[in-house]
Amino acid sequence: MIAKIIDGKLIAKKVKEEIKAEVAELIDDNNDTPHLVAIIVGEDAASQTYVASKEKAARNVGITSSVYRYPAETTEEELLNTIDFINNDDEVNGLIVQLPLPDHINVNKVIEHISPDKDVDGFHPINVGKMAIGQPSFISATPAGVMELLKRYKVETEGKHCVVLGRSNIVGSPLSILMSKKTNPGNATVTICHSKTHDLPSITKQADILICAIGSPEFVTADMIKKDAVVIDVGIHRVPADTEKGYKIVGDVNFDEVSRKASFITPVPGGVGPMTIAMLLKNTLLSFKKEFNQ
Ligand code: L34
Repeated sequence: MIAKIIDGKLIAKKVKEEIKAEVAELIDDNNDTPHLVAIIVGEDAASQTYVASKEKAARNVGITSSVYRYPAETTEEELLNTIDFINNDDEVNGLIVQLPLPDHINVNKVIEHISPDKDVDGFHPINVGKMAIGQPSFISATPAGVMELLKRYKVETEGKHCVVLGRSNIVGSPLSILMSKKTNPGNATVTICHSKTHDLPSITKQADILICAIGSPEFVTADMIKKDAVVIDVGIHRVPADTEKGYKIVGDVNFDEVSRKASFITPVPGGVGPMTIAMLLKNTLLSFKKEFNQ
């Protein structure tokens, strides 16, 4: 048996079509469009690709998009000043600062500087806190994308054992919270594993749903999963390969092996990545509609 592919590219396309239709209606009604601003500092190649994809996707659904590009030497103060300026611009509904940032910039300080009302990445402590206690808020795009995939593929999560590999602020931690909530998808029994976990395979093998966000290429192998598990691969790595670009993209999961044992699996590329972009646009639309204003 080969696993059914959870097609993130296809679902992202559908989500974007839904957003596009709603934005078109808003334009008819008020002659006004949502506006997303992305800030990128430095030359990280993957970040450049992701931000370019976000800009293009925004434009395709009718969301105005601006990108502020700064050199790696930009000071923290300069960045904070730019954020102030955008926070105060009533024409802007969504503001993201693409991560990672150069080492001399304090990422927490930057995130806390973004107005929670424009924080369409859902990284601000106010939004993370609201998410944690189940209040309406911006949910980070990658976790929101995973939840949306589980929902649209009607993966049963209630009462299931969901094992989350990784405890990052951006992916592992929020997903462990979301999967444990009294929601659908959700209502799962959740275990979080991390670098200090003893005998990791003994735990991953118990997972009905395994969410992999550890940041290690092709780490999860077939012997680590239960037969017919649902495997969600949030990892994204560029590894050297004999291709035109000199690299190929793989996830945290050894797809060839694991797809022969799982019941559902997300591919990389074409799984969670495209959903991150679609859910960012969704959050920008929600911000425009002032769904979560303080
Ligand atoms: N502030 N920083 C902020 N917000 C985010 O939501 C992100 N993230 C992560 C990195 N830093 C961030 C993203 O945008 C990861 N991420 C992201 C976005 C898009 C894709 C992957 C990660 C994506 O489009 N992936 C494609 C392949 C892209 C390629 O060719 O490299 C895919 O099919 O998986």
